[in-house]
Amino acid sequence: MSIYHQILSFDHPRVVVLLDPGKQDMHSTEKIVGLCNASSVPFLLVGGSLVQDFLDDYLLMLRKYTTLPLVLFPGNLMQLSRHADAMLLLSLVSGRNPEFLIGQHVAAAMYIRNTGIEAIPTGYMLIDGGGFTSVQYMTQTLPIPSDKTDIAVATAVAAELLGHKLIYLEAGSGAKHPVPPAMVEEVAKNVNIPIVVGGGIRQPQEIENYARAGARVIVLGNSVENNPNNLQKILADLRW
Ligand code: 1GP
Repeated sequence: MSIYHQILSFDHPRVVVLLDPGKQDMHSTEKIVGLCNASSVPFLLVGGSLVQDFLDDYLLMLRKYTTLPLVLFPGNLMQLSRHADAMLLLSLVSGRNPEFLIGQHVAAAMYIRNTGIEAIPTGYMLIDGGGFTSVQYMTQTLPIPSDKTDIAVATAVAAELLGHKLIYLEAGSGAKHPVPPAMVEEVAKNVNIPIVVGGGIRQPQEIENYARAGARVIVLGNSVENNPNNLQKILADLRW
């Protein structure tokens, strides 16, 4: 089954872990992956803001520790690898930078087609998380203000109308304020495609709030990277 169909068929929302190849040491990666193997985490996201020349090797190393699918979450479309199972083909629909709406996609298109990697077209929406984030800086775009739910809804609906298959609501890595659950709820009411939420999420209660709001996938990066044991605790504390 394709990764996208797996997401569609989840019987309840799932926590997914984001591994940044530029930040991980082998020991903690092995530990995080081991915890994911023993849990309901359905796949691993791999990506970061900067291009790493060892992405291929990193994915092959992950394969030694897990049979979970590996899904690229590329900070830009130079971060591609034939060793991934799928990729989120992100269009930064909250921004107005053509490079991240179509430019990089054109540059990467034939590579993606020729490798046969599953590409999941994703409307990627940066929501203000209370600080200047890497995504903002690297893409030179403005986030949607966190109290402008109507703009977020209209952006998500536009992304769905344009044919995107996922909506990714992103507050940015390490965000002070994760995406407001009320915004997730309104977006979920207005689109028929699965919603992914990430950025600054640390607590089981936040994850439960997103699940109730209608998110299908909740992404954890820093909180697990900084302390792999957090994942065990978060998953154990969830009341699903
Ligand atoms: C994925 O950028 C996030 O959407 C990851 O954010 O590192 O803050 O969990 P954290």
